Amino acid sequence: MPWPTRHDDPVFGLLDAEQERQNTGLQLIASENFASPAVMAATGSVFTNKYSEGYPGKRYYGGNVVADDVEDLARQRICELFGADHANVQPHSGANANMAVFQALLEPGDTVLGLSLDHGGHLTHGSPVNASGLLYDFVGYKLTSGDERIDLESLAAQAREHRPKLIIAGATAYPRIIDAEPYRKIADEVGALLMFDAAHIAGLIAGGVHPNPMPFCDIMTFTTHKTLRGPRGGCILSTEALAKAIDKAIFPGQQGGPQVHSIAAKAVAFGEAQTDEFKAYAAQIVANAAALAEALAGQGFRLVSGGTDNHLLLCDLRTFDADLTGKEAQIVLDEAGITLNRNTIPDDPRSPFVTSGIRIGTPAVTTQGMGPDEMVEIARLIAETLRNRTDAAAVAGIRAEVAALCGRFTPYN
Ligand code: DSN
Repeated sequence: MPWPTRHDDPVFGLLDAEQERQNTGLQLIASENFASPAVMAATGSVFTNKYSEGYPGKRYYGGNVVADDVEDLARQRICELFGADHANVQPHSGANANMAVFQALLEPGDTVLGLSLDHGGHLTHGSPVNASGLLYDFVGYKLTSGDERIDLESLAAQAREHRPKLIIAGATAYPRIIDAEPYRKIADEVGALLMFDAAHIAGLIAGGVHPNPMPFCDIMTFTTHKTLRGPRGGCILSTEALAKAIDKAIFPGQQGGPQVHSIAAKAVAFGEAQTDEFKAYAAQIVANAAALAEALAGQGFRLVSGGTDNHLLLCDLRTFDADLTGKEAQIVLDEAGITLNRNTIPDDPRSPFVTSGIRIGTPAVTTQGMGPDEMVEIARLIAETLRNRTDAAAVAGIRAEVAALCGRFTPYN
């Protein structure tokens, strides 16, 4: 049977258009990155054809000898990287990795402590519109109002009051290091389990620039496509004691057949993350974020918590221009080829659809090879776009400058 002969122009035309967009604009969404050609090749490989329900050595279908080897390799590499007893590399995403953990550890109605969404937490940490918030009784902890750091004292008081079964550390919009050790002490005091959601910072931990939470927690979840720079997907690390429950919650609990092509690509990314080059990359992400923070502060933006020590910064737009919303900034910056997302700032007076802030991340531009000089340039381009936001010709001029800058650091040829 011959393959279809018709070239699917509409779809492949769109793939070309998306590659052009990624190559010619600044990708500053903190959760995005550029996967390596090797990761892309494994993602688009023959493993996409295979069904492999179960786990290595315990599959429900035949023909899994090679799939077993690739899943074992991925599990072994990621356990080495984080010093974990057990890994489940099958989650299709971070969201269902988290839901599987909840299914493994909790009964519906159980109490969980997580960082409030409006202070930097994640949808799956108890948002009322997410299954996590519908099934479990989430209590949100906050940042301090002064220095905008995680308020560990209030967290401890809330833990004593609510006696949660699980405490979640981790965030999607928090620019500082999260130290798991004090969380462990609080969890032990109230008899709770501790989960660290490292989706955003897994690459920084793997690269040795942020502390490894694994020695302090029972469970660590993360996505593989953010700072870790792998394919889209999720992963769960756990102690040996919880391994069986976690595996059962992923399959058959949350998922059917694993996506073996993604698992193969995860294995590639985990191998890349074990190298010295990756350590240098992780350090450069953080150095670039610090340089960008300093340059943006110089342009008049207030930075939540006063700066950053990870891959992202949260800009409060109100000191730059009291009338400018995050929504308006996101739209006009996109027109200038600068892609980022609007974000609430702690205690934002505006709604999450409008917001007073923007979130900016450096993982992708660092992969492209940009450094501190380019960060200063990016801060200028952002500020000029926002100052000239009603002037279409000025925004078009900045779009050309952005394309010229990106042309010196093209990710995909
Ligand atoms: N959507 C991701 C982020 O941007 O932080 C989290 O799931």
